Amino acid sequence: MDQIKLEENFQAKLDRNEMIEPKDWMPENYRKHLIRQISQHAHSEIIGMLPEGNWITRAPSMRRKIVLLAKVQDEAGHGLYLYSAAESMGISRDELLDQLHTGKAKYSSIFNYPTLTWSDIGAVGWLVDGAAIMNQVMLQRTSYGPYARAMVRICKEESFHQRQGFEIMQVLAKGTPEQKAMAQDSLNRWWWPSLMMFGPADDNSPNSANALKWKIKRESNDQLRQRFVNQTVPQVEYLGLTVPDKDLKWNEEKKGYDFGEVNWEEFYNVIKGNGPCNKERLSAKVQSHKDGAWVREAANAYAAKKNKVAAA
Ligand code: BYC
Repeated sequence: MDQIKLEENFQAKLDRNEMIEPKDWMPENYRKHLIRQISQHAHSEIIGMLPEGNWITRAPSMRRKIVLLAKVQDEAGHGLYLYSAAESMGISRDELLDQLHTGKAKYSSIFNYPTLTWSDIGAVGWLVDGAAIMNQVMLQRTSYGPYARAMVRICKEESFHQRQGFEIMQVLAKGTPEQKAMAQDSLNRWWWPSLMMFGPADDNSPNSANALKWKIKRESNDQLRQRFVNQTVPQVEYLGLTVPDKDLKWNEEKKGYDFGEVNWEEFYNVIKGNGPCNKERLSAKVQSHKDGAWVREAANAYAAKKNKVAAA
């Protein structure tokens, strides 16, 4: 079949809302686009373990410690499903990790901010996982089968993460004046970076046109950001806290909130590697990869021995 026919068939399949599977023909740019997005997503899950892992030893009770430990383990699992989905497009895990470790691949901007207090763990679960779910619900219907299927399971777990974060905030916001102030401080620091998670504004998003045409994304960055604000503001009110945005206002006509301008200069600075924790996060990840070399070697040696026995 010639190239034009192949591309027409591919687009017709997408238009019928059929999934693309690993062995199906796909344009090279679709493959590249997805490897970029899925691997960035996988890296975000893995790097996302660092700011939360920072609080496992300091969680305020045994129950909180167990829940946080389980959450961080879930993030590792999400990273693994996503690396597997990316590998199904013909790239190796080693290449993907190398791109992360050398700073060629991005991961979510949000994980370059520090978790300074216990209530930051509440804010991360509530706002960061909340923003992640808002984006990921549509990805359950993304056009690439292995990515869509990974997202179904990830979304279930992220919903639990969001609830546990909200519950931490609820306890603090209804607690002593000091606890409430701590919760407000976390909201002040995490609100705007959470809005940045959805990516640049639509008129400044170079990847969106192809992503929408190929049904990788089904909604735009701005649509999802707006929905997140609409959903989260009532939760802030329920907690008795204040959104750190003087321009936030209900707009009856659009049945949603108007809100202030995201600080895009800060966003681009963070994704270029100059956020508060970029260097710390990357060097922790590179170090843990080096420290884990013996585990990979042992696993490979074990697998090789098992294969030899099976072949004999
Ligand atoms: N951070 O053309 P655009 C999680 C980059 S949550 C860093 O709009 P696209 C977790 C973008 O990559 C987070 N970089 O891109 C939660 C592009 O640069 P390149 C993970 C960003 O792809 C709790 C450039 O800016 N979720 O895992 O159409 C605990 C222009 O952007 C960001 C996902 O990754 C950002 N926030 O839209 C633990 C969801 N935003 O690549 C873990 C899947 C934009 O051309 N990803 N950039 O050099 C997506 O849905 C989309 O990739 C995005 C961006 C919405 C993020």
